[in-house]
Amino acid sequence: MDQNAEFEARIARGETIEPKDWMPEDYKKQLIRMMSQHAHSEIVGMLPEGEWITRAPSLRRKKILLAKVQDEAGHGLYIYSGVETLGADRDSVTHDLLTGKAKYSSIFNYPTLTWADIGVIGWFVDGAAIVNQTMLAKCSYGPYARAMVRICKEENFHKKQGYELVAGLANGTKEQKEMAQDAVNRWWWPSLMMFGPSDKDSPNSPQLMKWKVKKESNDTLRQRFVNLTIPQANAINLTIPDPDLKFNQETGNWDFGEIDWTEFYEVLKGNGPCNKERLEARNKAFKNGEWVREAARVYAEKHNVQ
Ligand code: BYC
Repeated sequence: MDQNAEFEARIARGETIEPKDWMPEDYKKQLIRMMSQHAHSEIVGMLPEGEWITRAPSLRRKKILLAKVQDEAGHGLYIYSGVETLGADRDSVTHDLLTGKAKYSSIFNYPTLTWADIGVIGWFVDGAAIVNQTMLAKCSYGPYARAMVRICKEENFHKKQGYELVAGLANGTKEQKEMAQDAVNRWWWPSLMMFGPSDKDSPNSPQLMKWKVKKESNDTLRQRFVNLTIPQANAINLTIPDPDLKFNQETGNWDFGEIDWTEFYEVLKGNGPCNKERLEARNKAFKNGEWVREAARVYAEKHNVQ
């Protein structure tokens, strides 16, 4: 059996592919693309929430937010290490983010305007990430799958703190409830876009699903997220901003309205509300970290460590 047929047979048997195993170049390429985009998302994802650390309304909330943003950094570093197991060079992966060549999740190009946004990000954005990543925890590439198991555990805390925060506001004063509803209105549709284009317009899905990197499609996961989230919104008397939302007795799903795909593709092209700001912030951080990289390089040279 040639290497390719053996690889396909292993995938069909549900085996996990490990870094030293033979794999087709395209499998490697797809994983580097997807995992590096994921790692970039974790790192850029620190920015919208990080802006609120100094403005958190209590010490408890500040500690929770600080820990969450720090967790996202850990996720990014963890996944970057996974990318390196595929032979990708970390410097060039970073370079692709800083120059705008590599993508990161569209969701992080929206601004965090009020404190309620912090709660809604935990609830919706981490909630969507959990739905997506629970599937990826069973993906065919071992290091990515194992990273997802650990990351999902932390994302669960993130989601719970977000929902708790929003529930508190929703049960608070009139102004607090309005602030929570406004955040839900602004983050709902961008959160649905996190799952990517609809299946018919998703060029990477067929190959990724064949290789069991993705085990479920963009639309399937999006629907699961909608089904999970509507009862949560109802429980705290917040309204999801979609007049077409309707429970379908036949399918057991919540039917929902059409996503504004023009907006999605504009954000991907770099024209979202905060794309420019996010890239500038990452470039500034990279420049400010120059002395740390230099110190590490000199230390490694002196002590002969790699
Ligand atoms: N945003 O063929 P498709 C987090 C791109 S962070 C931007 O369906 P695929 C968190 C896609 O890359 C969670 N780009 O692609 C962190 C492709 O472009 P290229 C981030 C998107 O790969 C901090 C093109 O559109 N999670 O949880 O089959 C604080 C066509 O799409 C998006 C991950 O990254 C998007 N939303 O499926 C809080 C999970 N959607 O590369 C929370 C890992 C699509 O061909 N990634 N594109 O030029 C995935 O599961 C998949 O890559 C996607 C897309 C479902 C995102």
